[in-house]
Amino acid sequence: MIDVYGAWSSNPMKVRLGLEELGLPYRWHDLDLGKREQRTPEHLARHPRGKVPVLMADGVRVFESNAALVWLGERTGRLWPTDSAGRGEALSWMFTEAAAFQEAAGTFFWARAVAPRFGRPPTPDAELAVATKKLRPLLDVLTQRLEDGPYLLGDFSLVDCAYGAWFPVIDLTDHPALAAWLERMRSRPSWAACAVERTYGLA
Ligand SMILES: N[C@@H](CCC(=O)N[C@@H](CS)C(=O)NCC(=O)O)C(=O)O
Repeated sequence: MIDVYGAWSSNPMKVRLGLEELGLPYRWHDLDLGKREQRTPEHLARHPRGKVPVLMADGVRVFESNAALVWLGERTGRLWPTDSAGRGEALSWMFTEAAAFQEAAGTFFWARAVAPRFGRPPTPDAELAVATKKLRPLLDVLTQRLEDGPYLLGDFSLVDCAYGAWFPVIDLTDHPALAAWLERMRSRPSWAACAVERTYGLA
């Protein structure tokens, strides 16, 4: 059995989408981030930085959302390339998400989902402008990925879960191919099972 320690937000959502796509049974443990449940000694024993998500399975602990997705892909051999070139490509996009995309997209997640939920002040326009500038080239390269097929690696994969969880808060007016990809993501049963927009408080 797989246990996931998560919350309502984007990084845990990636893992939830992945588990739904793989059809694996799992137990979801919701931590209340507002009550700092992620910083209890019990959770710090699971995640050294006191964050979510953490995946636990058969005595194995995996923290960092993309590490959890890669681990699931390698363990199941599904929705994840098994050839060397394919794995290289998939890992590259997973690391790009963690190293660059997550930070810029996180500003929009904060502005459009976290701040309204907790009655926090609106994000200053200047901060949104900086995030927009950082995000645009990443949206451009993701658009190029879609030239080879309907999903980021051509066929659907766990890489789509890593990126997809952010897109409900991203303005795609200038990126119609990504808007169409998001609609494909929304039409998948995993998206409905996770009630992504409702979970984020956007619908
Ligand atoms: N790079 C990490 C980011 C984890 C992260 O920042 N998670 C947020 C929720 S989306 C969190 O735990 N926030 C609470 C906190 O930082 O105290 C990942 O991909 O898992």
